[in-house]
Amino acid sequence: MITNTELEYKGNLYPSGLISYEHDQDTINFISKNGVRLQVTVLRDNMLRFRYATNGIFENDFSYAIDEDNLHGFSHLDVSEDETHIIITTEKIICKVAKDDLRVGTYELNGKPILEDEQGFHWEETFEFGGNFVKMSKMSRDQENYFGLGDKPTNFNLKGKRLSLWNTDQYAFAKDTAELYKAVPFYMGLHGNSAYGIFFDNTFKTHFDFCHERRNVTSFWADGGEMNYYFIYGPQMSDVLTSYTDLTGKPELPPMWALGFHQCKWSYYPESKVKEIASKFRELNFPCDAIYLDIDYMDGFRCFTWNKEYFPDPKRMVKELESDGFKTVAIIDPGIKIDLNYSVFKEALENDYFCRRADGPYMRGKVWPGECYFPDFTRPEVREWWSSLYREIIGEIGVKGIWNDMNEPAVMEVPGKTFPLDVRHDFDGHPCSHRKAHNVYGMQMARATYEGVKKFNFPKRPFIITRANYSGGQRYTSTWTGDNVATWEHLWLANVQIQRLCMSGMSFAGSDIGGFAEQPSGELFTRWLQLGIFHPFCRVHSSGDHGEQEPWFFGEDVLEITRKYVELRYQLLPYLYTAFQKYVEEGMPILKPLVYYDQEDVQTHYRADEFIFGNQILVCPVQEPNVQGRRMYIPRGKWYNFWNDKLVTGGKEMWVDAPLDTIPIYIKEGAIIPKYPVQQYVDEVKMEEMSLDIYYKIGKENSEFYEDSHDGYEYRQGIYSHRTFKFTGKEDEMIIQQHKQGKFSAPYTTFKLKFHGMPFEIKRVFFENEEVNVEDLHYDKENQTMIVHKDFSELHIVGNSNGNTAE
Ligand code: MIG
Repeated sequence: MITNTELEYKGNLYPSGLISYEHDQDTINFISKNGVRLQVTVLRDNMLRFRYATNGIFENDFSYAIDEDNLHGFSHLDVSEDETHIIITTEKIICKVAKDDLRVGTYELNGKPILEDEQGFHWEETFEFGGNFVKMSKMSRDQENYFGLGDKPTNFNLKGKRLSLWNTDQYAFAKDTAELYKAVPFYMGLHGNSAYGIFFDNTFKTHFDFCHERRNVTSFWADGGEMNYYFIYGPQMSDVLTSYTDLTGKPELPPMWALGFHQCKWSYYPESKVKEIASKFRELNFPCDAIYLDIDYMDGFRCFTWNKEYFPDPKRMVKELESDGFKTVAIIDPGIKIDLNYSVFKEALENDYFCRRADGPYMRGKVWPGECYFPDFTRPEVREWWSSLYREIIGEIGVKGIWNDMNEPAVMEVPGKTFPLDVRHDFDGHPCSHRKAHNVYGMQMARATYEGVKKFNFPKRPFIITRANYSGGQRYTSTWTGDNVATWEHLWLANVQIQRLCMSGMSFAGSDIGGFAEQPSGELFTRWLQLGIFHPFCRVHSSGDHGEQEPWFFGEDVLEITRKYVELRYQLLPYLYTAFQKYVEEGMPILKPLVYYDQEDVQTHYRADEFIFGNQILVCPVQEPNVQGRRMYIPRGKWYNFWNDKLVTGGKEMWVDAPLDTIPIYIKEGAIIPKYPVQQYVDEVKMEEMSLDIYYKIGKENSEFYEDSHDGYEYRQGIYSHRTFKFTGKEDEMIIQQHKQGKFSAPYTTFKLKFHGMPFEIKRVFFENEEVNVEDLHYDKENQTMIVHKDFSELHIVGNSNGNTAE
């Protein structure tokens, strides 16, 4: 029995026996004797939606999460019945609904259970709010494991946890804090080699129990709304996750500078300080693409204004920074200062854009500017207005990105740290209280921001970052993990949280590198940055109260090491950009936890430290002080140690050296990794040659390389280049084939190939099927490099084998 502890428990109610069912195209409707209606909709062969109405009447069907454009159909649907069940069969799964009590089970076509109801749907009436607590319990099998749920700061595998989703400003949160900034009510279950997902699209406070209360039961429930969830079958986790991401949407490609290194602090001001920091990066040759303005750039924390004393001419400053290769990103909070001399406030007041309490007064709360009112971002007109406010800061001043904070929404000095629950919201024409709108408030703010920045930055691409979010919010914005702390435990948390966000459809994520609260040692800062350069979003941020956190603050050694890693990120930008494109196109997570990478290997099911960056780079952070190495698990297959090109065979745990200047990195054999030269910022130099690092293997491996103009929308007109490389290696032979799609023509004309682990001496070379001299390809034997035209279609190398063996 799952109850909500905050309220008096009135007893669970259950559907009774089936009296009738109807099948209409993709939907099957069931009605029970006690009036419960269950609607099963077949969205795809591997995706079913379940909705329950306790009194037979459904609510208006509306969701902020679902991306309607992405729902494709199914190829097969058959509905039949036997004595005990109604049986729905698609091309991929069978779903049975019990005539007795409407309990549901899903099965593979061979009859093997995927997920079966335990008590199944039940509910508890709530007199205070009307409606119900809606509940669902499912059987869990031994060795079943759970992953997902957004930004939860807890063990990667969720088995044994009970967690709830209610967006909360948690300054200096701790491990196992139940509620954080984001609500992503999506998880994946993995049993044996078969994975499925559950997306509980309910914006009220939701709760998830993964075998915490009872060993073989997993349940999820909400404080209101409908039991409305999507079941997605794999069997691969990648099938589940990409289907979930199709359902809730994908972002557009960010401008490439957004993937560079970013420096932030609360706060850099006045202008001279911002300039000083920026020039220090250039002086020290430490690559950096963006600098952030936190709340102190505003006039008395009034959004969309500037403190003219600190920033007398923001347009000039932004332009000067830009000419030095820096993009400016500025923060915008939701709280609008109550001030009749402030145009944003006046406009919103006159148009009735602010949230109100149930009986009419405005929702008033204290945040940085003092007493504020808060726009109701769940109203389309309000979003429209909010996006128009970016005209000046983006369109005229030239700020390139917007950072939305405090949008859980956070309110200071009040119980619950947010709006009272009676606050009213429009919810896009479905008026409701804050109980229902709370978890989407931040998402709708970020959405309005996205629309505005996109419009006024056009034809360049927008960059938005938000703290609060809900499922589907990845369509509009990137995110960071909020106010972490400069401790080793938080470094561990950052690693888990970013992997978890990637497993929750929100790949464009990063942590405050070095920790927001308190101050890291040089060692912690170094270790954190070594991990951070592999996170899709890479930004150093700290609250100013504890000292400086620029890379040069910790002394010469730390500067040297961290510079080397940021340079590595810049070299890997084409590889990261390619992974981002796969995320945008296919919903593939940019980081792949080992369990996602190889679910068939049960060794991966409880691993959390190691992950795959993109498709072919294995990374394992060092998360403890004072160590010279660590044990790590190398997934199955063969991998090259990035630092010394030694080949190791995976499927085992091993000791790897990792002195302070080294984070363990391995490259999958057969991989072809595109690399840029080091730049101080994206597009600093005109690229004259592009490097491809080729890691020899016996066998085949495919690699990809996506490119476009790094910003703007020409790629949507086919002006991109998508290269697929096929590597085939034999004892004494190697073939690299390239297939290119798209009309983009990069500025460089050649690739510099660098061979790693080539076990033979080159005897003959065939280029485009014709034998050539190695000298023609500028073969450099010592460095193992060769230069070829970028649009080659086949390179065939024949050699004399002298063996290459793995450790
Ligand atoms: O109450 O804007 O998480 O990144 O620097 C603190 C000041 C408000 C919290 C954010 C943090 C930001 C800070 N903000």
